[in-house]
Amino acid sequence: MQETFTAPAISCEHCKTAIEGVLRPIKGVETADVDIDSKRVTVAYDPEVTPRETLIVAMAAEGYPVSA
Ligand SMILES: [Cu+2]
Repeated sequence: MQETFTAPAISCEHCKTAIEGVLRPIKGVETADVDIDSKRVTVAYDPEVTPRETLIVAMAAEGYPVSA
């Protein structure tokens, strides 16, 4: 499935690289792409392998909490 999260802390290319670098290696994640301008993270993943919560926790741990 594909899901889009908004992380207000995203501000630059470094943020994009950091978040994509954290999400892409997670088992079950197919693609992860950050759009800096909209502060959105679009993730394609298999929720049966990796629950949504795991993605959110991983982003928060990296310093990018997702807004509700
Ligand atoms: Cu940044």
